[in-house]
Amino acid sequence: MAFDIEMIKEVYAQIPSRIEAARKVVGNPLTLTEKILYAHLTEGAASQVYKRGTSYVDFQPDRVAMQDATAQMALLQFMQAGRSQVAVPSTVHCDHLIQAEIGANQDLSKAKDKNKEVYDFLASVSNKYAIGFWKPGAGIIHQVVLENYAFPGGMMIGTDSHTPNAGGLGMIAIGVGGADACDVMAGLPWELKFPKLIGVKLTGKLSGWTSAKDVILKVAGILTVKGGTGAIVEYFGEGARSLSATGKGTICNMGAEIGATTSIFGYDEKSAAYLSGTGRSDIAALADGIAAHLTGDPEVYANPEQYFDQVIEINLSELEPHVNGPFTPDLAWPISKFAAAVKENGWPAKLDVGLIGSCTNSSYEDISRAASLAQQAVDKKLVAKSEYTITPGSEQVRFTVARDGFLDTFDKMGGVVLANACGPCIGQWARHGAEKQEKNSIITSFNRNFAKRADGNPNTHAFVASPEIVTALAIAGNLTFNPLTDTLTNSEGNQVRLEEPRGLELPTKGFSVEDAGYQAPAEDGSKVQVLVAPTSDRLQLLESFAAWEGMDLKGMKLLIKAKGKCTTDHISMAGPWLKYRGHLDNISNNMLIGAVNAFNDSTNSVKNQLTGEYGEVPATQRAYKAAGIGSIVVGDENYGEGSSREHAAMEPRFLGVRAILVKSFARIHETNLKKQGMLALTFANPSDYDLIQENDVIDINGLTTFAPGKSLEVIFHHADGTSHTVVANHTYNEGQIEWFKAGSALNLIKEAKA
Ligand code: MIC
Ligand code: SF4
Repeated sequence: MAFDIEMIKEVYAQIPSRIEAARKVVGNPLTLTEKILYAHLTEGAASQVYKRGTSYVDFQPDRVAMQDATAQMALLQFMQAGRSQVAVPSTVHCDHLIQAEIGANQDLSKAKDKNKEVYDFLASVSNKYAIGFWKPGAGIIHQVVLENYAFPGGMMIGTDSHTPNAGGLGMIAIGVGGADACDVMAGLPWELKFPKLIGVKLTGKLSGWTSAKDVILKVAGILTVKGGTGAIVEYFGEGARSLSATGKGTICNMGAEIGATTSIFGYDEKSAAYLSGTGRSDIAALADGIAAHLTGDPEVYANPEQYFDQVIEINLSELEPHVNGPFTPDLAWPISKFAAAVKENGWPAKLDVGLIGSCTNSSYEDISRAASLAQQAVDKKLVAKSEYTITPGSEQVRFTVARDGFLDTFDKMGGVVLANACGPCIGQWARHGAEKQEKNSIITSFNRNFAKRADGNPNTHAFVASPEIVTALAIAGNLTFNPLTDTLTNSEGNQVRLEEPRGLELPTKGFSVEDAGYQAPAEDGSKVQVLVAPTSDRLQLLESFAAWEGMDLKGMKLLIKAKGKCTTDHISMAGPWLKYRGHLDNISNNMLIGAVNAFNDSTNSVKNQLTGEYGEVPATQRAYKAAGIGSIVVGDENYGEGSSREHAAMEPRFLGVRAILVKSFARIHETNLKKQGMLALTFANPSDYDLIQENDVIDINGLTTFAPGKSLEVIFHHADGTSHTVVANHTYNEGQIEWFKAGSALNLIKEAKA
């Protein structure tokens, strides 16, 4: 069962009538996003008009996908929900725990050994609850989903922020925390604030060095890491139709970096070609039958300003290749301006490593285009100056590009093929010498480049670009090289130029694979045992969080006032900590260790108000917990940006932090906090952030009358006897207030079952 055609037939049977029903209440015409969203309302939610950006709505997604680093927590929660099997088709993908060191085969076998306990756990839970299991080596979740499960007009949630990748095939695919996945697998509706809509009109056609990646690099520069928050980005226009399905996937994938709820393209000939190319012509035929429902209405695309909250237009014919970075994915540089930026900012011009692949950019098209440059390097006697690695997105892609000779070409250029896994993209990279913390530059075709992410070195300047640009710059070994205009000196001392990359959207001989790495679950899983050793340091069964005590919260300490960017990588670092993703107590030892303390500009050093000494954040919080004292965390804008990992919410909850008060939140993180029974609050007046002092003792009032739309009051008692009262806003609706009262959303599911 590579995909569930029966389920898709059911969805397609309902789409036309549901969209027609939506037209009656919402009116005409409709965007594609509205069509798919309205087609997935729960019965109770149907036939109403929802206000964008305000109304919470209940949806019924068609699928759930989980990757190993987040699936552990999602499934530990699901095991408590009291269900015998999942209510919607679901899959687990083992991709995040494989460390890149030597090369694909060695690294994979080492990972299987090191992570055996976790893989066995995930395999047996999957087997028991009817979840499809993709073994380590099968590939990265989003690429495997695109190849096997994504379908136009469908709705999926996934426990990973790059789940929107499937938007390239016309699916509404949204990244969530494990608790949300747990609800949907338990057969409950999934709640989302009805998004705002951003329309991106693409005109013209890509050519030469420019590729789909450059569209999202450009969009990230326009919208910034916050600009897509609360919105779905819908791409349309002749330019959109000219892009390959996997190119569209790249754009939707990296839409996570602008905070968008998801991104989507309509169904078109390229989608049909990709479905057929990946062995799913039956789905293409079904989609053709309802094609008008799988794209926005023509009136919308003719006058987008009237129907979208914001419209951006990009002419693909004029778009330059871009390089974004360092340290943030929205610092966008057209290649013609990049060399000057490198010099002006004093970034290391020498390029140490170029890395291609990842869930963002590892399609057949990407690899074939990058290989065309590698081949030129060989033919033109250019010796690649930087190290160069390739992470294929799936075994199917790897097998096919190996068959077609591309991996040999990379080999000739000195490239190293890594396992089909996340690897360096998530800090699973045993990079030689990184511990020396030297200033250096790398460039990747990935999506994120926050400090320390790839190799743990805060001085690694990571840039993001297309695989083509990464390859060209790796050949040159220098960031100031512009392949569109510059020449390189080859081993014979001649000046040579790299010609434009060339590739194929789909393999002419079709895809092939020997063992894709899929394991189907048992027909009847009731007898399957799931074992978690009580002595394990990697897995730990969950205990319920305590319910709210029914009173306002008084006398809490300030744990940290975080300054500037505080992504989920700062709150719950990945890399070496990934091994504890199934053990809440152990992983809590990384809580906020990357956040910068506003009072001393240091990381992992906060004042313990009980002793007056400075200590590590987790240890300080454990001291408050042991003393029975609650605490709060204060933060800046877009707090919790980045990943879907709910550990960033569960760790503070577990260690006794009661509230997170910030200038603004990233969507997934805010929901994760709510689900775990935390208070996620925002400053009504953002400049109140400046009032908070290091030795503050804090009260939160208004909880006994906690209600939607009603602010809470947070009082900061300063050491000098004065105090400040801060108005704290929140976005809790009634149901979410019940999660807070019960101690977590899961506690409510358990109660309902008992
Ligand atoms: C990431 O790219 O940051 C990750 C690792 O894929 C995360 C998920 C995780 O933290 O496990 C994501 O993006 O959601
Ligand atoms: Fe894996 Fe990187 Fe993609 Fe996240 S962004 S799923 S870590 S390849």
